[in-house]
Amino acid sequence: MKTVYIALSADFLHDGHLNIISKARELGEITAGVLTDEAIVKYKKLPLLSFSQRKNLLSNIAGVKSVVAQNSMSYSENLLALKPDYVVHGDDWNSGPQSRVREEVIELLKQWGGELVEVGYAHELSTSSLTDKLRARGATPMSRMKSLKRLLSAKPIVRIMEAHNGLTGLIIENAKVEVGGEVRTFDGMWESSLTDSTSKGKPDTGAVDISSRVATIDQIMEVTTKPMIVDADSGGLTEHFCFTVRTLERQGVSAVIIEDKVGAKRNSLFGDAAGQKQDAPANFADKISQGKKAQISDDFMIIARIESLILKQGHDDAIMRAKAYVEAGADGIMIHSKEKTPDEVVKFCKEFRQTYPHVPLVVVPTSYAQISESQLAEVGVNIVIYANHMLRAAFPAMQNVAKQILTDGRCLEASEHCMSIKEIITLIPETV
Ligand code: SPV
Ligand code: MG
Repeated sequence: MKTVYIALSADFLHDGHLNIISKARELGEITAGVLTDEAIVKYKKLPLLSFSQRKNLLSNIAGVKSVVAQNSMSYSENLLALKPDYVVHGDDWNSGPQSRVREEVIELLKQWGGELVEVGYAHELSTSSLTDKLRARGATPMSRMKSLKRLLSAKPIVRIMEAHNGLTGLIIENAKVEVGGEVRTFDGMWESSLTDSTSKGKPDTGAVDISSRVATIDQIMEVTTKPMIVDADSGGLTEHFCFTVRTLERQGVSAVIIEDKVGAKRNSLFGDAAGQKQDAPANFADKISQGKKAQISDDFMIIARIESLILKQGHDDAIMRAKAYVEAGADGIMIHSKEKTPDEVVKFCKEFRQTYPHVPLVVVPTSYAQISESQLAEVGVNIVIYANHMLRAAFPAMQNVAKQILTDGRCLEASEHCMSIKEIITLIPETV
């Protein structure tokens, strides 16, 4: 009996997949490789079904003799182990990021005289477009909430971008580039106090109250499916924070980050000049543990944000607080800094990782922007938040166009700096 290898995500199966499976069945005994979440997120969104659900689905297909994990886009690990007579794949991987994988498969098979067999793929049924439709239905509060934890275990670093309204949410939902054969997208959204307030023409002092923040969160949730992390300032009074936890859980938010400050709220990037005060470690630890007790679901995360470096209290104070907050039940730590170099953050991350190898670490590299995602991942960072870039990009563009129209007394010249009318009226589809 000849042996055949196929690899699938198996998030769901359509005609195209069944063509592949039935061709493989004709050729011999099938071993199916199920792509792990880690492998899939390198080129498309997290699948709807978990790895074990997908594995189970394939195990129950007639002709599939065994199911193994495929840990990367590359087939090499499994092909070298199995040395199959055939690999069967759809004929849809000649271009794009998968073309290199195809070439590698052909080269590997040559080593033992194996053959690549390509079968007609149901082109009208694109898995990605079907998944997008399903995902929109599947973006119920609970499934969206869980997706941040799944991403944390599937990716070396989770990439989060600031959103302050439905439109910025849509940009984050859809932005996609291909770099070196890898498809890069944002993994989720940061509902920032700074940009939510600024976009409403208000200062970042808590002047935009929680009801207004909740309305913005809802507006973003309505048109997106990716997980959201909410910036809840200090969380307010502990008794109020407990209500906020429940509200955010109900909305399907994945994580809330609260900062260890008390008194009049000022944005951290003002530093210690703005009269900001840090909370006593025991008080803040208590706020975290009360919040954790108030939480209903297992998947919601409360992340403690440490302001010791912002307020010049030093490395040791930051480490002491991190330990106190983790012991109080924090699901992760955000270390903030407004230095121009990443040195103090890197030092913190390395030391924190010695005591807590697995507690998620979050950073916001606004001022020390030169550090790359891979460098952050190397020192143990799990989530990078680009906290204000959508708004900082939009404001100067809008202001320049406003001034241009004033200067010219007409809008002809300014139009060159604007998207076309055709684009703006068709940007948002009329049906869901
Ligand atoms: C925000 O985006 O509102 C933040 C991050 O809290 S920072 O502005 O850097 O304080
Ligand atoms: Mg904030």
